[in-house]
Amino acid sequence: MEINTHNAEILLSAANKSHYPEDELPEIALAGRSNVGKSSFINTMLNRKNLARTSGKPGKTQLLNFFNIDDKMRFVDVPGYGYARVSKKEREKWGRMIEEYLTTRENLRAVVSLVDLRHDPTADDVQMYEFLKYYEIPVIIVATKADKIPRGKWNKHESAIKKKLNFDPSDDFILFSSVTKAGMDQAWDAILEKL
Ligand SMILES: Nc1nc2c(ncn2[C@@H]2O[C@H](COP(=O)(O)OP(=O)(O)OP(=O)(O)O)[C@@H](O)[C@H]2O)c(=O)[nH]1
Ligand SMILES: [Mg+2]
Repeated sequence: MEINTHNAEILLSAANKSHYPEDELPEIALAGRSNVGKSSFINTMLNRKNLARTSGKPGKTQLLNFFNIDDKMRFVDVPGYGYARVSKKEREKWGRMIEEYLTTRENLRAVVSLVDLRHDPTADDVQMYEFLKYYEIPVIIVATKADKIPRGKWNKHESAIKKKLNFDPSDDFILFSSVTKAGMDQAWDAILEKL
């Protein structure tokens, strides 16, 4: 598929099903811990500075944000998990919103699940991966902030992450940096293959 990735815009924000776009365009959702770099990933992939709003403050993204890419596909920016300073009630609301989207959305082709290359995956990261495998949702693991680790140590960090996740070798695993754009072409290849 030919996609002009520069032709991108925010389409809408949704809290539940009744607000999702009603068409058949394929969607790729971004999941990951708060502050891991989901919105930055979208901006980098689309060559935009701040289309998906990023921030040093975790919890910036609160709703499902749908981005239209050239009227051919969408990215769906999902609020991050594991942000400590939210109430139990808010966490439950978050859980229902994500679960509804991930388990019922027919447009969903794959989830890009972001983890931080610097650290072992958190319990929430492992749970998200297990959830996606359980529902047989295709997953692309993107290990981000690779610019913060010297190249000579990438392999070691990659192995540690794969081990902790109980990574299925048939899934994609991509080392990525929004600062250097490392992994961007590979990420596009993996995404286009899922559409
Ligand atoms: N060095 C480095 N910093 C990054 C990278 N990706 C994101 N960041 C920084 O990490 C912080 C959080 O990035 P966001 O993209 O807002 O993270 P998010 O996952 O969308 O966060 P929430 O919306 O809160 O869930 C920002 O300060 C980014 O500049 C990366 O690849 N390298
Ligand atoms: Mg965000």
